[in-house]
Amino acid sequence: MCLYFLDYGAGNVQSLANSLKKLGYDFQWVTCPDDFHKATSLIFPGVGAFGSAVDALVAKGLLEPLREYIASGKPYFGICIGMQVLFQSSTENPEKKGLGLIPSPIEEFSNVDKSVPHMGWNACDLLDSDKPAEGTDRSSHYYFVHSYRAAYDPSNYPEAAEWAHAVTQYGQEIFMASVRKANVFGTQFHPEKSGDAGLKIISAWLSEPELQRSGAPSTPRVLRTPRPRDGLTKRIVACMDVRSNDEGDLVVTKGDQYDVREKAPSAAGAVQTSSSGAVRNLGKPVALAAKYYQAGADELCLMNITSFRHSPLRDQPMVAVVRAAAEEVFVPLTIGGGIKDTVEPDGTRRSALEVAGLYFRAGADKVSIASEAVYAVEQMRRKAKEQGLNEELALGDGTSAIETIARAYGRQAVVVSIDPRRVYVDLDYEGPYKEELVFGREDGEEKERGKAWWYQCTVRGGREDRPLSVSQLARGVEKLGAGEIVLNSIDRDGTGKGFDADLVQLVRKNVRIPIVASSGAGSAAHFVDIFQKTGVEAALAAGIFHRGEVDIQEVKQALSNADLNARS
Ligand code: 1PR
Repeated sequence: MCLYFLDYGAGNVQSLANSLKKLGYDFQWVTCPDDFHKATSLIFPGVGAFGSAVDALVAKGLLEPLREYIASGKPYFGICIGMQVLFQSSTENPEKKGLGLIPSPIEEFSNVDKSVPHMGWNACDLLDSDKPAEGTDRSSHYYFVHSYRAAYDPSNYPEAAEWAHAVTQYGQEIFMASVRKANVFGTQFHPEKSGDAGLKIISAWLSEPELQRSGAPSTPRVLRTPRPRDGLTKRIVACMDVRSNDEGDLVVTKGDQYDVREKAPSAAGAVQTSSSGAVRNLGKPVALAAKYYQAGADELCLMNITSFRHSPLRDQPMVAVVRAAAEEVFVPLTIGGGIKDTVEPDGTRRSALEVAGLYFRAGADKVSIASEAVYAVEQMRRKAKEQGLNEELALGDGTSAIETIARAYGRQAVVVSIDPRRVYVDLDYEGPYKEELVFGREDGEEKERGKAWWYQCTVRGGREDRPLSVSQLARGVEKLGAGEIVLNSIDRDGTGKGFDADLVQLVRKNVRIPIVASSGAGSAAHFVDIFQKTGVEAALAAGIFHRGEVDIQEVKQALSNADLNARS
């Protein structure tokens, strides 16, 4: 088989390349129209926006050769945008036309009853009752990340519905999770990010007999009526804070309220409250990432908490870590820390987009932005104020890291990590954050009783407070185009006291994008608690996993016992 891989230049497609490598397949990249003639099998793993993908294909002279390739009857496998491009059009960019093979439009999800993007692991209901399922099975979950979908709508689009191979439900909407006809196969979900279940699909497609993949006439399909249900699972995310220790080794560390050094004994032997000991070393990042993948983590985060100012970007140790981790891990991988405009040691300027691009090419699926997100929202609000406008109506000017990266790679690839700290005030507080106050309860911690607090944003890993509240930041980054929020809590980080449900509820009220609750997990029950109280989509922990106190499967079991959907 001469397997080709279509990359139009804007996609973070390294994950699929790693999957093919893992399955033992060699492939070549399509770099010019002629390559379509050489290919006997083609995979197109598009990510990002529909319009940019179509534009890039046109600009590189690849759109018409792609159409001809598909018409020739040779096997085609499109993933996400690679599937969407088969349709007529997308409301994401109405002026752009797709290949029009499937006669229906791609439309945006409604966010009235749910978070958008649809991000996470959902189930598929297969429609073919007599054909092989191409590795897809009803009991597995697959990783989706998209804001636009092709509705499964046999009444209005009967011809398009004939393409449906599997459907998925999100909220009240039923959409095509995969399509199949003759030589064409496409999945809306990402098999390359769907763990073993996804690798099985890629492997099944690659090992199908040539005749079957090229759509040789077969008996007509017998379609069953779909019976999907919203099977979106709650995601469990394992986070690794990575930095160099005093010996210069890159280690996974973990702080208490962001302090990652051991508490050093004082001369008298008593434990000091301020720390000056060694950086805590909880293991090697790539080995831990592989361990958490095997243990069933739904997503992994690598946070670069050392700035490595002295090495050129391409030699940054974290890039090598991401590259090596991505070869072992087939669930989504987020990298954070230092995603900003940067000046190299030789004076070369690199934009945040270039920095992100480097990590995407190394195999990251999302980048996480913290400090720069705060500065961007502050600037957006300041400009509005200067123009005499309401700060809440402020809009971005297209130049922030969030905007530039979301435009190129899609909003699903941009996570904002928030590091808020509680600011306690008296109950009769009349300051600017009055509307956002949370009031202490009698059954709360002692310091909360008779007090109220608001949540202040910080930058530089909690080292600097900023005049911005967590609600202002959350609304601002959603407007700028972030696809997800990781919501840390400096007060709870490393304490094991449980997630800060007040904080999570507050942010949930302010945005519709998915939220990952973070900081403070001390037991499996804490995950159940935060999902039940707030309905957030995901929860993240670090310390309890690194120290082996709680196993990821134990958390999943606790979720199932509480009737919360979890991926086994
Ligand atoms: O500002 O864009 O360069 O990003 C820096 C990133 O590094 C931010 O996302 C910030 O949260 C993170 N960071 C900076 N300093 C520290 C530190 O610990 N000294 N890590 C740090 C913060 C917090 C969580 C942690 C959860 C769960 N880590 O990621 O994993 O609190 O912990 P737990 O389960 O043990 O309670 P930029």
